[in-house]
Amino acid sequence: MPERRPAPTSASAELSAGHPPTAGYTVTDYLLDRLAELGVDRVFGVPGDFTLGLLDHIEAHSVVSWVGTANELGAGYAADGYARLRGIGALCTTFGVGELSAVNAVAGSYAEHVGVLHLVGAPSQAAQAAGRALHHSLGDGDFRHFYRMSAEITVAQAVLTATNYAAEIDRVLLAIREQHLPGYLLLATDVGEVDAQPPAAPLPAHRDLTSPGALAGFAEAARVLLAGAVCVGVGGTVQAGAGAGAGVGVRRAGVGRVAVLADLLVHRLGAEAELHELLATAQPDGRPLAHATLLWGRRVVDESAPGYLGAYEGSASAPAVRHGIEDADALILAGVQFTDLTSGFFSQHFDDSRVIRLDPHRASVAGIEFGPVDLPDALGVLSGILRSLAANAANAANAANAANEVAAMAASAVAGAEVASTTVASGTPLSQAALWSEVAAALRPGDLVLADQGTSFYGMGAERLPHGVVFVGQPLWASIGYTLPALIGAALAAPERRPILLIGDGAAQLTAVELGTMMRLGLAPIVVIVNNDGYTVERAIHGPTARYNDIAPWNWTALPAALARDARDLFTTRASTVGELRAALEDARAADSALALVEAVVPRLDVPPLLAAIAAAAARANAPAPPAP
Ligand SMILES: Cc1ncc(C[n+]2csc(CCOP(=O)(O)OP(=O)(O)O)c2C)c(N)n1
Ligand SMILES: [Mg+2]
Repeated sequence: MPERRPAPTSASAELSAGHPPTAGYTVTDYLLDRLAELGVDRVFGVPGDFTLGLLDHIEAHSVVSWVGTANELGAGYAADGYARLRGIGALCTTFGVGELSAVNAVAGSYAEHVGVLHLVGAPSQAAQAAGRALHHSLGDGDFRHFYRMSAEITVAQAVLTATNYAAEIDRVLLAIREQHLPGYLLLATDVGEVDAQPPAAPLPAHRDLTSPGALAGFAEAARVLLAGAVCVGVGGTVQAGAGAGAGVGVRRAGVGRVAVLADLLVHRLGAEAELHELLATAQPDGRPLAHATLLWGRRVVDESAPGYLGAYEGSASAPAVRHGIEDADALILAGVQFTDLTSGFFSQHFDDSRVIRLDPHRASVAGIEFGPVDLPDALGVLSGILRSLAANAANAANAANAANEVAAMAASAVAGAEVASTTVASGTPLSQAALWSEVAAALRPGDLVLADQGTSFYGMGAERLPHGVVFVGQPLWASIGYTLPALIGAALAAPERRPILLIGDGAAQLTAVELGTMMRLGLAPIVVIVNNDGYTVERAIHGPTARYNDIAPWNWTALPAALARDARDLFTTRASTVGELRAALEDARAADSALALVEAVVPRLDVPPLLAAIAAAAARANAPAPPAP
């Protein structure tokens, strides 16, 4: 076993080129040091005989430590949850059986732009070369089947050797960091133990791809469109400018409002600070910038901010949100990727001539493309333009006339929600509506909220989150049960936040075993199990009373004790009325050093309105095409 020694965490002075192999320093140590340099201090997984050697190195490492989960799917979800908070995560599984159990999680990381390293321990090079029928192989002597499978769901892959390890580890880790997608490393038992040199230099810093010329062209075109939007608001007309702005004209008479629709890629591209700066910029007439997010990206904005309208869901949006976004005179789409479940099945509706679209590495104004332009740079340019337009005296004078339409819309949405929550008597049986408004009322600034892909995700979609809440969901990959193990990784990555899990009874049955891991690690989440007696989302789409939408009824409040024999201070309770839920959530908040499980019992066919709209659209999308006339 190597000796415990300090690992370089950044541009460390220890990283000196060309020094001789350090005694006992191996390829595995090199990999772990690089992970530590990227800020990874946990590796999740399940041991196997092809990984035991490398696990010894993890045990000995001064920064990176091992988190054993009950199964590899849980490890993959946990690594994903960790990466969503830290930017990059890691899981380690054994050849074949282990790695394939994690494939669903890794594919989810790929779909949702999450950078995770999947490290797989393989049989020794000699054993592979002999082509024997080794355990965990298909028995045909081909040890690349699973590598090839993983190539479909990872951005970079490598089979490490004694000579390529430094270049290949760096290449794969940089691809993960830069592209926010998973990568795959196959490490044979003997290669992991080969003598190695520590990294000769820190990994190169992130490179900005923006071309100054493209950025200038984008700025000119964006200024024309934004200035045009302002003048539309005061009844004027603006002609498109020349050069890069040509073709961007005034579209129609309107309210002269600039709005922003932001999404997940703002977070993945590290552009939240630039987005917040933009949103803090008043509209040219002094009003706050109206803004919304898709449900996928709701973590990127402060939902308590004055200009925040709510979640945009295409035709399933609340009317104020839909109007605020779709009828804006200039609409900035920041890092938006429309998916079926976050756009009301692609029912978003914009006039392209009014849209400024910012993608990760290019931007467009009224359909005219500029690139390469990185998202943070484009956001910075837009903030500057809006600031200078606001400084224009003619527009500023307009502020007095402009009713604070945005704030009024936002206030009316909040008022509606508050009336709903305060008028429900405490003895009233729990409904979906009451459940989510009570959960929302129990949230505190800075909480870490994970909502699984059932009624939980969509029920919370209509609720406003307090300042600083990090909200995690998985609406594109939409693998039920994901959030329960993801909470483990996210909570370890952000220990200062109280984790709150909102998950359906059906979803929880897929990954509930990791409640044991949570308690073993001493985590203290609030776990709300929505007991609606089965797969309510599916009932809403098809087969409301079909047997295939039923599940085994579990004794939820007894479960934690069964999964953690030595756990102290467990808090579990069952709530069937509004009053019981309110009290349960208060007690769960107070029990802040132990896992608190609240079983919330709601009717099996009750669905949040947002989900009803999406389920109807899903049923239409899945229906057989009508016969040709
Ligand atoms: C891994 C996986 N298997 C199956 C599905 C299909 N599916 C989507 S939602 C759902 C039911 C969810 O039920 P539950 O977690 O109880 O949530 P509810 O809608 O009842 O609140 C199922 C089976 C899926 N999305 N992911
Ligand atoms: Mg259910």
